[in-house]
Amino acid sequence: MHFPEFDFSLDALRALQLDRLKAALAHAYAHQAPYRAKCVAAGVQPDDLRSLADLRHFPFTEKADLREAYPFGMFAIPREKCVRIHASSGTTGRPTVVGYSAKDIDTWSELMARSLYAGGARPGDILHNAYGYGLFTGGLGFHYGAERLGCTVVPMSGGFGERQVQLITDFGAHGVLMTPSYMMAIADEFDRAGVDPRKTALRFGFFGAEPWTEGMRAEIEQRLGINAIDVYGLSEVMGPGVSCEFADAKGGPTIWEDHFLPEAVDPETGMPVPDGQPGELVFTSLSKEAMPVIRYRTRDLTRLLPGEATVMRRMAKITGRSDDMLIVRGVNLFPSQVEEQILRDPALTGHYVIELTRTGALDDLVVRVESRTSLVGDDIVRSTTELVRRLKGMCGLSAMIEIVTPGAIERSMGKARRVIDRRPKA
Ligand code: DLL
Repeated sequence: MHFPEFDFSLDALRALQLDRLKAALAHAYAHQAPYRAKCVAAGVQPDDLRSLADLRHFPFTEKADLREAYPFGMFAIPREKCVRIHASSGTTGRPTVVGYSAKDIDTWSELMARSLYAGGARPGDILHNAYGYGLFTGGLGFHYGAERLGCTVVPMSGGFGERQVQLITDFGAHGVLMTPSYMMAIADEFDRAGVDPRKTALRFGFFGAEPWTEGMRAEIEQRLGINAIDVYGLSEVMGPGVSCEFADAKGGPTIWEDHFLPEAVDPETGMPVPDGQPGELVFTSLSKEAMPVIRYRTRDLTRLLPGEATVMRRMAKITGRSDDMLIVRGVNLFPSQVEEQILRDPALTGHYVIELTRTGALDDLVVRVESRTSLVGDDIVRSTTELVRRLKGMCGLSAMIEIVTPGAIERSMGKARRVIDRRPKA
């Protein structure tokens, strides 16, 4: 088994990208009316693009454009030619709908197989897939990729914690596929069942769909005895498998640049920032038929890093989304920063929520976090005082810490809900 794209030279990659980019722009301009309208308004057309750098002159595609075109207005092929539709739940308003041609599904399966292989899965491995099956891209995306690679896939979906433990153990799964927060919940289920996950056949897990920190990675690797791989993607661009880490190097997901051209931009001004600098990720699909996206603003904040295992660039772990950023008493705060501080205390777990309320004009920040075992007296005081001190040192905010008993925080089967904002809306 070999993926020739891992051996691309930089020149070959850039030449391929330019060819594909020209075709992608022409396709979107010709068949995606909302994007053509944006180009016309901006006074640009596909012929204006002569180099990869020229892409910066083209308009962005935003989530709002997809919502406005609901349901099928962004499709660039006739709806009858779409073999699959996915949609993101859309916490507010209309869901975001994405369509796939047969060739798109084929490309996606191939990129998922590539991702799984890069992260250490091999043909013949048993993969326990607890990502949700349905409109969410996680379940089916991994499913098709696992089959393509030649793995035995167990299409478990989320829920039924005890059953998850039983099947992982009895079937001898080599790899697990689920969100990192759900992995933490399943680790607790292992404890409850009295099964040591380190003694099962598990070697690796592919974790994504939500931000997670290096602290969370260390926790998962230690508790499960596996290699924890970061896999990233979003439905608007394809689904999981836009980028994935390599098993040995880790160090941030490698972006499959032959299919997705990344940029990082200043989230405020939209101006490109140089590689290595923090910015918002922007993707242009290079091969999609049904729903190409040109300069799609992901809202995800990270840095583009030089290639390591291949010439394709990597992205640093996502620190958060620009729309997840909390402003507490005027201070910008991401849930991942709080998580990093929590997990520095071995007595605390990654099960936490941040609650914001307001007394008078002032915001109150409450961090509720589960302890590993039921803490008593002095230990609670010590962990609380330490966390207050670390949070204060990190962002200057005084937080109220509530350490709760194991199991007290609601578990999610998919993306964890980390923030409860009870402040009155402005
Ligand atoms: O979450 C696709 C996916 C499924 C990726 C399974 C990985 C594994 P959406 O529901 O459209 O698609 O949500 C996409 O989730 O813009 C990020 O904010 C976040 N996200 C996805 N992967 C990661 C990751 C799927 N590895 C949104 N680290 C993205 C941090 C992630 N955030």
